[in-house]
Amino acid sequence: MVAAEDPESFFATAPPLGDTGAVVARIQEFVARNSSHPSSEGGGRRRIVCVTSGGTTVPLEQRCVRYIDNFSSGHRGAASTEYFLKAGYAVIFVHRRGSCQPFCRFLPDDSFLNFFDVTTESKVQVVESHTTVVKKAIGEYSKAIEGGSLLKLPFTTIFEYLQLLKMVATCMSSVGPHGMFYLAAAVSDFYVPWDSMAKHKIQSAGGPLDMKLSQVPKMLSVLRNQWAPTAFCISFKLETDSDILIQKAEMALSKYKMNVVVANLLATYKEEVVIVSNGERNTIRRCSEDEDLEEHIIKLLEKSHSKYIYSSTDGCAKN
Ligand code: PAZ
Repeated sequence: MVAAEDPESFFATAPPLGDTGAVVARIQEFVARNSSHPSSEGGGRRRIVCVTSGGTTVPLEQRCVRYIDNFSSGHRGAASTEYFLKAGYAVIFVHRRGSCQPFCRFLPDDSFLNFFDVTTESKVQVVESHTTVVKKAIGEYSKAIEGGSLLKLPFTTIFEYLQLLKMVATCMSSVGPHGMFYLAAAVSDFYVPWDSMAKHKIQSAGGPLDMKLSQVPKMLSVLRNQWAPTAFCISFKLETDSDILIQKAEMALSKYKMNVVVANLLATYKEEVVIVSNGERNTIRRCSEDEDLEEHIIKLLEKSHSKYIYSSTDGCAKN
């Protein structure tokens, strides 16, 4: 294996997150508090899910002017987080900075300033036309925050994302089968290792840019084998060619020992997904644009997670 493609070298050379100690302390506190909390759905303890959402960037320069990005908006992760919270899960939402956020999906796409009116010299209020949606969003969001069941951790680069995932997974290892990983983020497959990256802005005077990208280490293996061996793990597989989608999803299922792989195509991912698990394929389609596909996905996964907890604890522990 090339050094850059080895997980240990990746972490050893990645620029460390600025506030690692504080982030770890927040995750540990969140996990300890929620895992000792009885489930709001009755019976058993509260489950915790790490939802990853949005796309990672690949910087091309250490003092980054340019980067490679991808299309992911974070809508799937944000919507899924809402449904997990509704189902009684505590959620660690690892998301791309500036991507779609839970409970904000239905806010109008207006400029922030179009939301408000100045009524008197000292008062600003939400414009009449937006009041209902804003009130709903604030109500639902406040409930999750005040109930202590939502922790939001932002990333931008592939370096930040994988360091956060490692921290969350390590902190969640004590939760065992009650923990779930729902990996909807679109994670770069290729990157420029930090120690071989140009320090300053790449100059055009040198002619065309010839750049070799290394493969990002296969962290799903590490997640399953080292960080979270007993958690319920769901990864996503996005393809553009329908002929290879299911085969690739099945490969991820067995190679990385995932419990479920959610397969989707770029052309139809908002309308349908195929839930691939051992020996089973379940196609889920939404019937109308008013419906959230994620509501159906989470319902199905919650059931599979219950079965998993039951089988992991020999049916002794309540789920
Ligand atoms: O973030 P979004 O709602 O725009 O898109 C969701 C998605 C297509 C990124 C997700 O469903 C997915 O497939 N994630 C994994 C992508 C991958 O194979 O890397």
